Amino acid sequence: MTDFFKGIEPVKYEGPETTNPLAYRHYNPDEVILGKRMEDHLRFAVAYWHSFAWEGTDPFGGRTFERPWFDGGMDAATVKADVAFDLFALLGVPFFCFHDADVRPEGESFAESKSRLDAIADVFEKKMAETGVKLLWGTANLSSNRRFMSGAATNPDPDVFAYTAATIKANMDVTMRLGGANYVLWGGREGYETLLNTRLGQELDQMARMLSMVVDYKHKIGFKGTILVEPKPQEPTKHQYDYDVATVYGFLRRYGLEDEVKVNIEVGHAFLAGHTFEHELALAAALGIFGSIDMNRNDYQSGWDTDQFPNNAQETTLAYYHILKAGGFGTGGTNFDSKLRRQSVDPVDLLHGHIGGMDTCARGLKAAAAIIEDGTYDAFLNERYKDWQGAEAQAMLKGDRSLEEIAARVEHEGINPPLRSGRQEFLENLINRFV
Ligand code: 3MF
Ligand code: MG
Repeated sequence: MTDFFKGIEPVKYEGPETTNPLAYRHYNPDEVILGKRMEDHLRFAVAYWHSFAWEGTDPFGGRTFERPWFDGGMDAATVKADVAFDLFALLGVPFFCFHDADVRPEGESFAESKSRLDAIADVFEKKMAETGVKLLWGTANLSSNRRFMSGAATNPDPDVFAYTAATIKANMDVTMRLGGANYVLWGGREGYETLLNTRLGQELDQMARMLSMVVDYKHKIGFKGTILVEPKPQEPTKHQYDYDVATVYGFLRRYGLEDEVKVNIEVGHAFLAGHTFEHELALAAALGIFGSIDMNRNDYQSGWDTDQFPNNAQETTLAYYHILKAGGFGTGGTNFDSKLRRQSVDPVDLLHGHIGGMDTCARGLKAAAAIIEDGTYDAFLNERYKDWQGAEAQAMLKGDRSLEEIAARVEHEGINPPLRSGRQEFLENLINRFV
């Protein structure tokens, strides 16, 4: 252990009654929920990016955090890795994730950046073997460096496309070497600031070509993880092509990638797209592309992608309900792509943020499991749709009836459907009983 978190003991489960702010009240890794350990359901990951690379800036002010690795070279990057693994151990999380830019300083050339990434991967390899912490996903930061200002795969300059391909390959190689469970692509600059300077169709073809090469390379190297795309409608660009789950699915279908790629859904990105998080989860599950989650919410008033830790158990309950109904995480997990607020300058604030977020998720998981075990809610849904099991209804659904045949039956039988209550208030009260 370094002395960055000096005086802080490993966080333990003490139960809902504890008043210890550095203990878990709900996250109890070994507790069995619906036949599975809580740790294996939730698959928590700490994100390197916001916990160790984020400096506490905002659009009107610079760095507020003091960290011994800021402004340093490779030695500082190693200190950063030491402290990161200290936090993973204190929290007892099974996973972490990172972008290349989070873990190593950018080099003077592509080759130097790549060799620095490989060198930090050596450090990670050793630490992962020592601690048992695993990699949930790796990814390339294709948005921060100014070379990507007009897009990465969607750049009008083919040399930027090539640089992007090389960067992704380097990150996939490292992710593969570290046994990553997934590889993520978030197209922060894959979009436009103004349609006036943009050939939309051309850029979509470029993005699809890159994703197809990523899928081919995954198979070539025998990477067993899942390729995940992270939808977001805008910010940093005015419009991003991976707008939401529905848009990503349409894109994947168009380019024949729907069986190869799944989605990493983030709470705040769903909000930005005008959806609830559970809408995005339910849709991804229905389309067969649910992969993983970034459990960070936005501020309800400001409208910005503030990436705050989750703290509303009702929201996490509905989220984990849909995740459990989708069969749980496969290779995915619950990543905190969450940031401290910029006034939270102390190392202990990193503990408070993650402990609160993990407890809110654990509480949501327990409530979601209780809803499923109780059965009233699922029985309501079954009842609501049960008439679709009838022979005539099935014939309509399967395409065995034409529009004219159905029209003739409605007229002949004098069909005049009675109104049925949607019972929204009853359902809201029912869910609240478990939260
Ligand atoms: C941006 C994000 C990103 C992605 C990350 C991995 C900084 O809004 O959420 O985090 O999660 O790039 O895909
Ligand atoms: Mg994210």
